[in-house]
Amino acid sequence: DGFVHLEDYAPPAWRIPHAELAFDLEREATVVEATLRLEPDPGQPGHAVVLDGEELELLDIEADGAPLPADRWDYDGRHLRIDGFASAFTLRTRARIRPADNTRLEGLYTSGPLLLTQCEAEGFRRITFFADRPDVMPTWRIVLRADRAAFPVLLANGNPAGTRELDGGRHEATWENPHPTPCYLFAIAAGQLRRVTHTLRTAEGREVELNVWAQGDDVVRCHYALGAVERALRWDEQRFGRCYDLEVFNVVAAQDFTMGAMENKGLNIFNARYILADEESATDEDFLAIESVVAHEYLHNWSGNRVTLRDWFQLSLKEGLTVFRDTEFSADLHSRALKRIEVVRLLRARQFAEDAGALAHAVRPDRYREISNFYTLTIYEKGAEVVRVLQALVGEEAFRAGMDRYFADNDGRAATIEDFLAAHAAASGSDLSDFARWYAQAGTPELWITADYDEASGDYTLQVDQHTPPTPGQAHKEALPMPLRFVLFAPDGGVIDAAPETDAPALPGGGVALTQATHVLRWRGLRARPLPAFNQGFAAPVKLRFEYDAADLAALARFESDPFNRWDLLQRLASGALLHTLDPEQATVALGDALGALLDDDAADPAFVAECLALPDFDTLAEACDVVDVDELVARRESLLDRLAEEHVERLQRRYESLAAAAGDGLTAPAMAARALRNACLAWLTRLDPEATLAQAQFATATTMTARLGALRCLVHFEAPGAAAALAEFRTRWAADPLVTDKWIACLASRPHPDTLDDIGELLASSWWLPTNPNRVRAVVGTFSRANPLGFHRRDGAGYRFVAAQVEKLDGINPQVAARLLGAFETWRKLAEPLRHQARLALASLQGRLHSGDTRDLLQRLLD
Ligand code: B3K
Ligand code: ZN
Repeated sequence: DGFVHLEDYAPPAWRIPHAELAFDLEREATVVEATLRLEPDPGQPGHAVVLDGEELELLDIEADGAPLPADRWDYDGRHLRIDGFASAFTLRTRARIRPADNTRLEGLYTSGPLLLTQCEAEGFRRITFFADRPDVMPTWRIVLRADRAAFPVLLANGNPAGTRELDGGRHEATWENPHPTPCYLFAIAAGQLRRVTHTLRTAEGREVELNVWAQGDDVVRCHYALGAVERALRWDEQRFGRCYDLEVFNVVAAQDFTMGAMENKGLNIFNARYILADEESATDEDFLAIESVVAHEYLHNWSGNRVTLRDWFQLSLKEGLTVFRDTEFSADLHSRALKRIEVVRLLRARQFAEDAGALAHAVRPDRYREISNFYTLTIYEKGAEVVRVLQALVGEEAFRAGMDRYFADNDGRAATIEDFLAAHAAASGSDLSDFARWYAQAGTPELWITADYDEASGDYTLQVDQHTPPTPGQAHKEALPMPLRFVLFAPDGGVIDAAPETDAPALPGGGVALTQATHVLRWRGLRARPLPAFNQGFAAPVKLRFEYDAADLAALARFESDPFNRWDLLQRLASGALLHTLDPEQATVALGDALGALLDDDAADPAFVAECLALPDFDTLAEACDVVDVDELVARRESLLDRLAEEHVERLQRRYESLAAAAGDGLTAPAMAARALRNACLAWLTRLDPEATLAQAQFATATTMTARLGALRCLVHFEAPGAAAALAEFRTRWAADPLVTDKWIACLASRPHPDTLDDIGELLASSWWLPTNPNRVRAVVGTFSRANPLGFHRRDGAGYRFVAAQVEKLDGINPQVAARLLGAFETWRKLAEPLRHQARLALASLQGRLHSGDTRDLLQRLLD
């Protein structure tokens, strides 16, 4: 059926304890010589050797130093099969590959003048013949030979092990990676790279050279990323007791890169957008994203590399865990509440939608056709939330002990989620067998909570019912163990301290553990009906259902001192007003009052106030609807924004002005916070001012990209008279910088108007369109389909047809990028007519026209 199934896992019949690769690097044709030590698994004798290999031109094949006769091997373009060996031997192959023709950017490819690799998940088979699976983990010796002038820098995994000059202007560099490492973590980078560098000593006393490499003048924009590497390294030492384990840690910035970045052992390769930054060209958001992605990849050195995966079904074992670790890193270094807000926004807008749509899958899926389609919000973000739930259930101390145990027991191994849970069960003494359901069960759990107050006795009960809706292929769901945090407020806002009577076990950090589908919590003799609040800090990734009215939520927002919880309550108020789950007028008034009070509160963190001004976005609102009427939803949101802006115009002006000085240059938290709130105020004020005078002035005088782009967005999105001039100026000034060019393009592609499709048509006919560059494709098509509801969901279906046509074209260039774009259709079945019909037509038009496994898999799942 084309699926790989989790239950079919079998360990490799042949192991590869050591691999030596020699590359003769050239852009057009590179020759790869692989010398592999192959050893049969004594437990599974009698298997032929089967190696993966794709688009390889096999030149030579030898075993133990002698040519292998033609009747002993067969290569069908996908697998190299070798027969007749029963004991260990050494295989040597030579194959030719064509980097310059590799538009898929998987395997060895060119990016401008550079030669780079991307192997995860299954790209190594496009470099040489190998057992391309994560549970085959050799140590490595890698020799790179190339023309010295074109490729002065030659990098690979591990430690440098010598260089030498060769004839004909060529040179050679050797690298040794002593750690058992699967081939998906293999990497090389070659070319005219320059670096920023810093040497430090790890807590274990190892001297390590940290380098961040980029092309030409870009190197001056690598300092921030270098600092982030050091911060991540120190944080992992302090927080998890994990030290770095090689002599060098290299990071390379690439303009052409399909994903965000890649954690190759000792040689991380990054999309340039997550490395290059200075205040002129990068926004504050960019800086924070760079720091968190740099940390994410660095932290993989333990969660992913030292302990790797048995098979790709375990993907979240490294990705969910590493997202958990990188969000903790960001929370420790900056504001924990703001980081939590960012994560919860992403979950609600995107992961919940994924979990409820056609592509829903468990954190550990049990089958896949194409693993590249499983680098998802569910594997990453929900996977991280599941780790957070585990930490809440066992307590922070036991969790840390469990992590130590996990790393100790599995170092150098290819592990499973069972290994992870076993380490935590042992360290905490808890039974985690029910907890494992979090990994197997798709869908977002719902907690339905009902309250009953008996006036006579003062008894108050809360009944908590857990329910997870069915998802494709999973009709029946079981209850998941999770924390339930709650607070009862008395009518005067005082906290009622009494613990409830309940069969749900108490938790180390407060609240109870829900272990069954239903629990009851009972308080006796309360003087008045209390007002409950739940799921503080979003401790469980669930949808909470409780009958509040607008006044309840407004009161809770006043009682609540924790910023995350206050933000969450205001989001609920706004959603209720927009989705009419609350009385819209009451909710709007209450929200207006709360925002007014926040804008008046000069003691509140301006970054937090800015988060509260950012109402739930279209995706979040749509996710909460059973049927999505796009135009109606957008119109309601716009009119709420208009009304709130009008109500608070003076407050907005005052905050905008009063923060001017604080918002100057510099990456300090107060300056970034001031810029965030100023941009939020500017957006609200611009909607009231057709001439957009403030935005024009901010654009003209901006000294940071944050201020400049904030103003440009206002001008373009509100179609101010100055928009065209500002766009033209911005475009010219940054024409040579692809990353900044992506910013004005994304700004254009997200203009909330059905006509935006015409602008995009012009863009695609211009020299700005670079279909081989993933960042550019995302800036144009990704932004349009994911951040422009009025454009993408045009009533005539033109937005859908445009995206479908691009998917077809890009499928022949970079299938992973094409497949990603198809994801914009994941909730098409919820669209109100005529959109649902139009979406179906656009998808159906692709049937039989897609060629890659990536896009065909997604299309089929979308239409099934
Ligand atoms: N592990 C890589 C993602 C690779 C994606 C391959 N299609 C980046 C990361 O999550 O750190
Ligand atoms: Zn990762």
